[in-house]
Amino acid sequence: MAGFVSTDRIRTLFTEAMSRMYRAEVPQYGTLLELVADVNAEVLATDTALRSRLTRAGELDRIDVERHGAIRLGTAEELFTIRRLFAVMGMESVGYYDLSVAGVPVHSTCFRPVDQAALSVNPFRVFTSLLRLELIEDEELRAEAAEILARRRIYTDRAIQLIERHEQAGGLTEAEAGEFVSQALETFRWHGEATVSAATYKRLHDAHRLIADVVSFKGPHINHLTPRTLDIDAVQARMPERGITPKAVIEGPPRRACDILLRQTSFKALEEAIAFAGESGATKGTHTARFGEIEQRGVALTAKGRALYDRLLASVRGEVQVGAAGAKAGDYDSELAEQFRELPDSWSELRTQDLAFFHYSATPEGIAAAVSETLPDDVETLIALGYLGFDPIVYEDFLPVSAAGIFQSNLGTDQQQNYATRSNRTAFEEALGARVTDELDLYAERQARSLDAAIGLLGLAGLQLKTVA
Ligand code: OOG
Ligand code: NI
Repeated sequence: MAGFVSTDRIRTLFTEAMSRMYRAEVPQYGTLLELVADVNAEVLATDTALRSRLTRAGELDRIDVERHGAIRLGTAEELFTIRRLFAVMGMESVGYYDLSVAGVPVHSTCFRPVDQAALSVNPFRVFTSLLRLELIEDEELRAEAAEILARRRIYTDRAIQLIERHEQAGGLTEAEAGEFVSQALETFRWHGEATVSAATYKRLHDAHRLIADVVSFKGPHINHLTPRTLDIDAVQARMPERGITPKAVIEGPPRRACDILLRQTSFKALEEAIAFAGESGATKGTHTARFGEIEQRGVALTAKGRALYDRLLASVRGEVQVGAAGAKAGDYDSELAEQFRELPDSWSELRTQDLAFFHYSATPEGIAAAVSETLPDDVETLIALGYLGFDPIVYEDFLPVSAAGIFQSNLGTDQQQNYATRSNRTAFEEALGARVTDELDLYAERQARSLDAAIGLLGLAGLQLKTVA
């Protein structure tokens, strides 16, 4: 309807506002952004091929813009409302991640744009976790935590009104969008005053540091933001030069010629001064929650490629366990590189072996040839003739093992505990009030649509991929 701004615009306003707020709240994050910008500029100065690819894709101006952030929620109602809040910005729940298997008592999803067009305007996403209180063993503590959480209101009244307005009217005007962003920001803001006493905080903290982080505050403060880097190894290596302490290893796949999935690393969460609630006035304490992260994305893997990735990663982790202080980090990196030699490192092998998703397009030569002749009705032949091209589809989601690594390094690695529990996607979806979209379906659809469109342009129809199974 006329007069409404696009959800893409609201998401962009929100991303910019979050970045400003977080830089002001966590100065070390600003330092990380400067390092990322310097490294990106250096890479672009030497890698002219990359520079022109990014220029063609219209991505050069937005290189240093944040790609994701994360929050941790306490209750089903909070999750239900966050879904509606993110919908105002065109973000939907994609992917279910059970982190209890890695000793983190949460399950999570990613709220993100789904359409290709929306992703290219601004791919900002939020890794959103819901605390699983049922994993607190101590019944009394569990009840107390639930009661504390039930009392808090993490959304402003005006934010709720504007969400409802968006749902009923189908959009927001520019003025409403601006107001919505500043109201929504309140939910993500840091509060230095805990809502609990020092004693309660300690009991929550002893159960799990993450439980203290979720339960003790007025709201789900954004715990990190993550810009994109063009060379994650360089940023990791150079963090100490700027007085930043990186986590011991980069999560995800090793450095490769053809990037796959997601590589990410963070600086260790900062110890920050907080005040506990007390009958005789506030008492001082500290809390560790907030950090900065960087990411580098590669091609999305098919179920088959992902199974191979998971197997290789599991064998690396079986061989080398990195210690709390980073012991064996070097062994881990070499083992990772060694094991991953089994995963082909060329676009063409990744494609023909059905390991990764690609976007197909008709080449100018193909379109010209289609005018004068009937082209062979076989995808591989069309590719060999140079009539059909393919480009990697970028992985837009997260990796549970990596996410657990990011959580762990920011919670202290002494927290390793495994919960003997099943994952509970049904409970998560009930709380969310919607189904979680399966990320693999999105990539498969995109690949299939691109192939249909491309072969249509070549004057053919209904061709199937015949990749090696
Ligand atoms: C989220 C950690 C996961 C990522 O990039 O995998 C994450 C958190 O610490 O709340 O952000
Ligand atoms: Ni993250």
